[in-house]
Amino acid sequence: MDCTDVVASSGSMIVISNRLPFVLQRNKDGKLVRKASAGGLVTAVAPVVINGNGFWVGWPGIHLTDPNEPIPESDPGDITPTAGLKSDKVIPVQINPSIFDSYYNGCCNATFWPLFHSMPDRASFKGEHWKNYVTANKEFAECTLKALRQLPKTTGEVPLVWVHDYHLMLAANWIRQYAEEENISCKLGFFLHIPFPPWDIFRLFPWSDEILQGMLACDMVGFHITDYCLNFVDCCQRNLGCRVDRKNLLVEHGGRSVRVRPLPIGIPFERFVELAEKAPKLISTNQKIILGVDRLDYTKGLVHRLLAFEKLLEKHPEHLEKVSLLQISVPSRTDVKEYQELKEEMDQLVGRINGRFTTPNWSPIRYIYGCVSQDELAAFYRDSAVGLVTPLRDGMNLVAKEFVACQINIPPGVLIVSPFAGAGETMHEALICNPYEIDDASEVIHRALTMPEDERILRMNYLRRREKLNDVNYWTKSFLSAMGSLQTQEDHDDIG
Ligand code: GDG
Repeated sequence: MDCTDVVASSGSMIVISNRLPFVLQRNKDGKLVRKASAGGLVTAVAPVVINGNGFWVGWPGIHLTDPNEPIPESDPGDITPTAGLKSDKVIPVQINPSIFDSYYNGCCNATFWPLFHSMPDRASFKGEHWKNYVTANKEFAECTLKALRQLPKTTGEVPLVWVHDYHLMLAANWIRQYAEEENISCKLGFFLHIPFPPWDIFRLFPWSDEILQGMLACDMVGFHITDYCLNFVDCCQRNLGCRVDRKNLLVEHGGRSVRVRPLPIGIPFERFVELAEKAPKLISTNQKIILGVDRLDYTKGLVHRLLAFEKLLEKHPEHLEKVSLLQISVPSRTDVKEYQELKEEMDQLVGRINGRFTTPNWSPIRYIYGCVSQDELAAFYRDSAVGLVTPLRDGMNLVAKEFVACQINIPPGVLIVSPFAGAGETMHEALICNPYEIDDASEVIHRALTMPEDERILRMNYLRRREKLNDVNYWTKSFLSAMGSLQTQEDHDDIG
């Protein structure tokens, strides 16, 4: 069963996320058009919204000057998962551009992103950004109320509001308050896609109590792994003095018991297998590729990775002219100084390492600064000998999962994962590599390159089996189940 036949039981689902599941753009005639997103999350969640006649609330990716300008319907030929999401089921959040900039680039990306990844020295704490974060969250909450008001009031049906990620940690507070004022019942759930940091990091944020109160306005709060759940529970106890139950992951707040749950996200496994089966051959069979795929972000450990690879070539010259590192770095937040500096550092490092080891027939690093198509990505995943996923800190990391899904060749390659990614906690048969320990990291890569075939097969079989079972549809159903809201279309029809 996939999510095409799942609806949230006894009520519709409203998803609220910073971005809508598609972006709006203007075509050359100035008309608004939808540009679909093919991400796994959208693929899994959109059918649940559509089946249950729910709503999606989010920023449309463009500042609209006329708030009454209609949202376009999807193209007739659109086959993406959001094609069935009618424009009247989409609530675009409009926020004044300068407030949005301060909320998004300021508070979300310059404060919460580094802080929650346990890099407080990179975080800026500005009262102005926080003020605009509050304003923006309130706006998202008001738009959610618009959606709640439009749902038919059927006896016994309680709609489910699913709030996503660090952009919207306060929104549930107002949604609960406004809904109570208007006598609308709803269940509120939250999922954080990035890590939740330990208390000693979290408390550096001057308004940390407000964040916890915002999240605790939900009935259930989900994180990728148990460690993040425990960090959150700990913060609730130490910041707010809440009574907590660590064994059952419960936090008492405002006379309610809030459930905290580890819900590790998965990928659309079968879609990646199909992509891998059809993908072109882009890597010739006589080369061994170590693959890295990341947004160009300081959390992803890219500099450490290049240094570990350099150390490998230094200590194990048998790999010279036989092994290359293919690093795909997708441009991200390019108008931010820190990201520009990281790009410079990477360019220089790639140049230095290639200058040091390149021979007339071979270059050690192939560096793509840009995005590749999904077909190309699947080809790289399938034909690489090693998947190198070594973030300094990462909520989960989907690349690790996509890599194993595409490893359909026999014998397969080897996955290397950092213990500081959620994926490192759950993908037990991968080789674990501490990216900070450059020397040891180079040895782990060497071990992966020289691993016997039978061990590779055994490890990859286990990894693939787990990801196939725990795919993104399973994640969506686990969320609904944790909310007490899981039902199939069949059950729904029976009741109806
Ligand atoms: C956040 C959390 C958590 C990358 N390059 C290309 C490309 N990609 C796609 C991958 C993958 C996605 O981007 C990256 O996902 P990650 O999980 O690695 O990282 P974040 O974007 O930081 O996501 C993270 C996630 O939320 C989900 O909860 O796992 O920890 O930080 O899907 O395939 N796709 C294409 N071309 C590329 O060049 N087509």
